[in-house]
Amino acid sequence: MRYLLAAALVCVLTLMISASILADEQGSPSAAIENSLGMKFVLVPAGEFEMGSDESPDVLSKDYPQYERGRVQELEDEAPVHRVRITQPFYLGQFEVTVGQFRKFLEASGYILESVADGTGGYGYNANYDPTKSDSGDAFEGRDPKYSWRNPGFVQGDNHPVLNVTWNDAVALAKWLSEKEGVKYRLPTEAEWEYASRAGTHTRYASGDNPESLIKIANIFDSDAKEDWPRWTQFALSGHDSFAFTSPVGSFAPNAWGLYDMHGNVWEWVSDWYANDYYAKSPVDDPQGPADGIARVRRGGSWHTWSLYARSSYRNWLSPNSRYILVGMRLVREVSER
Ligand SMILES: [Ca+2]
Ligand SMILES: [Ca+2]
Repeated sequence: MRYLLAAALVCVLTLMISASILADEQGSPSAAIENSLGMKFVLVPAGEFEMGSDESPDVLSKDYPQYERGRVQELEDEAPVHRVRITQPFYLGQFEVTVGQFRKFLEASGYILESVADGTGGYGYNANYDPTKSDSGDAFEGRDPKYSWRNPGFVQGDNHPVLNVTWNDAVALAKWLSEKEGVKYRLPTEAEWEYASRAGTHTRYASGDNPESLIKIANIFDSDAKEDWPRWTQFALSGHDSFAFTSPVGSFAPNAWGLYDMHGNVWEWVSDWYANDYYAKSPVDDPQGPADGIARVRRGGSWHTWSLYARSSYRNWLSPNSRYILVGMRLVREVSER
């Protein structure tokens, strides 16, 4: 009997070890590397994907019935769907840049944030706002010097994503890190961002086509957030993700490539200028966006974003000196062996 038990144990252990080797051989997310600010990066492979979306307003209206028709008709900038080839592997931040990492950057570099340099401050959440009297229907106010990356009007720990940072601030962080570490850091291109968000999927979200599936993988405008914005109740996911504001990065399941919070938590700046007709003329290989423009693209949606606008293909933009309570970043670290 004792022999049989031992044999069974050996069998189980062998199966477990085989399974773990198999998982590695089948391309489980590669081990993260960590930089001098404690940012973790995972290797995103070179490859090809279909970028954008050409879902018709009729299809979107059916699946997003609470949205006015105009909202599903104004998504033409996601079309045409076009083939994109990412020719080089790159490291992408596994998480959004955090408050703690950004503080270390400011302390070590002496960098003056754009919102401080221009004296106008950031945006914030006013907990005392009255939904029945607010014209805008939300509790955001700014610019105001009392709001900043340190104070968005709600509590954030060091492991929450930094916000109220401009595109120029994000580029300054990447430049400083590049000089400090001798490895090139930068914002992802819009194509790299969507490629990484999809992680091999062709659906609206890495979790599938159903907006409600987001609840498992993203901090989004959900039933926990809607209490503070009764005007937008119809756009909240019916489930609870447990966070009415930002969540600690990595609080939800990662996508197939080991990346967290590509959908939701904070919008992420990417390097491209925005043009609504860019996809019709985009090159196949490593598109970099238009040569010039007036606004930079942001991707992925945030803790306050409705599900239609958190799809992998959704594009939005802001001027490069905008700082907002919903917008942060994640960085690319280039593979040095080129
Ligand atoms: Ca939420
Ligand atoms: Ca995000």
